[in-house]
Formats: sequence, structure tokens, C-alpha cells
Amino acid sequence: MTADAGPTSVDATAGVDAIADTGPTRADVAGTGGPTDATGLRRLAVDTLDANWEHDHTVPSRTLYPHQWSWDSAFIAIGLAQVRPDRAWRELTSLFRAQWADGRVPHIVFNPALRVGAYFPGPEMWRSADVPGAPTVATSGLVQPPVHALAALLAYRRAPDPTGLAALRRLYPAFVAQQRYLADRRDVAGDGLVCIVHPWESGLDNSPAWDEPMAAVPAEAAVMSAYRRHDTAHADAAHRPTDLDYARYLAIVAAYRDQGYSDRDLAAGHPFLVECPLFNAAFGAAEHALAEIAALVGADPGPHRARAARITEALLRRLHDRGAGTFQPRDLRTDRLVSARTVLGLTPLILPDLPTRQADALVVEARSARFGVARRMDRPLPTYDRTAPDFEPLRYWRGPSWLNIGWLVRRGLLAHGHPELAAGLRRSMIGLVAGAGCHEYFHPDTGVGLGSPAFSWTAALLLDLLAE
Ligand code: 2M8
Repeated sequence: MTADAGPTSVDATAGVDAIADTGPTRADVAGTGGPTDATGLRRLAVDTLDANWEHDHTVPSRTLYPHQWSWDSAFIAIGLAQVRPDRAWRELTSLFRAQWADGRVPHIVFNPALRVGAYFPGPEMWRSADVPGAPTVATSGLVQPPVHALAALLAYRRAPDPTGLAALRRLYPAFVAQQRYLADRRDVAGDGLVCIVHPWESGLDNSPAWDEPMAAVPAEAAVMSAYRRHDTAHADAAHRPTDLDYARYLAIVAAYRDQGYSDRDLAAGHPFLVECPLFNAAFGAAEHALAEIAALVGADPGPHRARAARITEALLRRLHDRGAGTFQPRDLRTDRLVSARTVLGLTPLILPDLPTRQADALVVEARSARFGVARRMDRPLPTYDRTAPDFEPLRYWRGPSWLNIGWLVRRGLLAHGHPELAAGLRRSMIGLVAGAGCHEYFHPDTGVGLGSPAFSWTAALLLDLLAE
């Protein structure tokens, strides 16, 4: 298959019970554009990952995102571990080769072989070469949720051989440095949580969660006439962030870059400072994973367990909205929790030490009409409260369903004793790909495929779901 030439969208979120419940048997998927059985789905996923492999990493999409992305590589490694374990380790190794001297893992590692303009904003905007401690290869200066230690642990569990153990040994100090960067340099409020300095750091770029903090970022949509956006040449502009969003994204990048990406004095004037529940849940989950990796590589798990406990405690203290029964981002510029109910709030479920009371409340939120998680889901998990008046079923992270988020929530449901709900979510996610192919995201009502039709983390996480 050719990259970004996956099947087009169709409606089929039901009928995958045979795959979802009994493994690789023929499924009865009515009128679909995707494969109809587990073997076919696996083949599609492997073909998608193979087509997106680029010398030492996997691009998220050949057209929309032709470089290496940080959290994409982590999700991708989880799937690769099953079918191409050597590539799983190369994926993580190439990403961490671009780690900065201060420990930050950049959210984009640019492929120097690509032409200028292959992605916007490219290396000329980030200018990482001007920063002492940045790697030789051009990168962005932002980070993304630290899901890499967890991914490495899960990859090793799928392929527990000497090569994997050697890779864990090599990567362990890099994961520790990544966590140390976040703990030491990004705890802007001094409360034990990491602060993100750009919506791109959340991974959910234009989530309604960022509307309140973004409204305070001074920028005019008109500035975009000076630039050529790359994304809208490959995807419907109505499904992407707006020009005003992009104007603000660029203004925040410029502010951070012009300080040399230094995290000193952020509180004094950086235009976007938010504590995100997903980012911090990943930060805590990383310490839990590192405790297990430490035990495997002969290091001390104790400090990781202690840090994990402190992160969970800080999340509860700072981001838990008791009235709403969910977690909400905190805007550090106003010191207020944002009010939009997004799927970000459910993700602390991945923390195994989340107390039962708060975990139960999250399950209530997940099962509510806002998110519709059920044993038999009639619609996929949306990224935003589907009852909200500004729910947008087509626009990127403002409603559509994404496999990485479903995958995280499913892990959380399993961790907190809800196997039937986890099975319902799994069946729904497999049904999305069976219906539409390895799309980047999916219409949260119809399951129609949106964005890139050959998207790597969809393929990788599908492999992981099929293997369960
Ligand atoms: C999207 O973000 C990039 C910027 O980082 C973009 O829109 O150009 C997000 O979906 C992000 O979560 C993802 O890592 C990236 C690559 O798939 O694309």
C-alpha cells in the first residue's frame, strides 16, 4: 500500500464482537471500508507502519506529519514491539538521541533530508541550533506527554528478550533525565506538577480545555497571511485548528524561543502556563513504569515509587474538581481550573494509586452522556463533552474520537476494576478501524475516518488491542 492511501470512511462501529471478544476469528462487519477480520486488520496495521517507517523512526503520517513526533513514537513502539521489535527499540532510541542536555525530549525531531516547507512550522521557526545544549539535529523546543517509559515497559513485556533488556538499560537514564527536566524546570507553581507552556505540549492541540487560557494570548488571525500553513494543504481546513489558533501557537513559540527556551522566569510573563491532567497523569505513570524498569535493570525502584505517590497526591490536591467529579486543567495565569469538560479529565485513571473514591467518580463521568463509555458503546469515545453546545464532531481535538485517548482510558478502566467497560471501549475502537481504516481520528457519531488515512499510532495501538 502507499502511505496516506488508506480506505475511505464508512459507518461500521458494530459487528466486531468476534474480533474483539474471541481474537482472530472472522468478524461480521457490515458494509465497511476496512478489513473484516483480525488477520486483515493486523495486516493493514503492519502495512501502515511499514509504509511510514523512515530509516530509524516512524513518521505519524507521510503527508501531514513527515518528521518524528515524541509521543507518537512512544505509542508506535508499543505496536512495533509485537511485529518488529528491533524497530520498537530503534524508534525510542532515535527519539532520545535528540534529547537536549537539560533532559527535555523535543516534541518534533526534524528529518534533515526533507525539503524546507515539508511541515509548518519547520526548523527555521524553532532555531534549535542557536541554543546551547540542543542536539545537532534540528528539533522543536517543546515537549509532549512523557508516555515513553510506560511504552518501553509495555514493549519489553511484548518482546522480553535480551535485546529488549539491553535497550531498557540504555534508555533508563534517559527516561530519568526526562522526568528530572519536567520536575526541576517545569514545576512553575512549585506544587509538584508539571506546567505546559504551549497547547502543542498537551498533544490535544486545539482542545476546548485551552480556550480560556488561549483567549488571553494576544494575536491576530491576519498574521497568518505571512505564512503558508502545511496542514490545510493535506486536510480539510474545517477539521483543523483555525488561523487564530495558529497565530496564537506561533506567538507562544516565539515568546519561548526568544528566551532561549529557558524555563527560568516563566511565571513572570510567558503567555500560556497550564497544568494539564493528562500530562501530569503521564508524568506519574512514568514513575510507576520506571519503578518496574529499575527493578529489571538493577536500579532502585524506591525513589520512583515515592515520586509517583507525590504526583498522584499533587494531582488530587490541585486538579481534582470535587463538584464535577473529574480532573480539570489549572490555568496558572489566573490560578483557576478551566471549566470545559474534556476527555483530558478522565486520563488520571491510568494512575494505579488513584484512590477509589476519585476513580469511581471518573467512571461515572466516563459513563455519563458526555462520554458514553459502556459495555456496548453505541458511539465512540469523544474527546469533548458531546452535550456541550460547542462540541464539534469534525474539528480535530474538539470532539472527534482518537485511538490513543481511548487506549489510555481503557488502561485506566482495567487498572480500576472495570473489565466490562474496558471491553466495550476496546470493541468500539477496533470497530472504528474495521469501519474506516487506520485514520488519524474518527467522527464521534458515525465513525467516519478523518485526518490522515494512514496514521501510525492508530495502527500501532490497534495491534496492541488485537493482541489482548
Ligand atoms: C498534532 O500536533 C501537531 C503539532 O505538534 C500538528 O498539528 O501539526 C497532534 O495531534 C499531536 O498530538 C501529534 O503528536 C502530532 C503528530 O501526530 O500532530
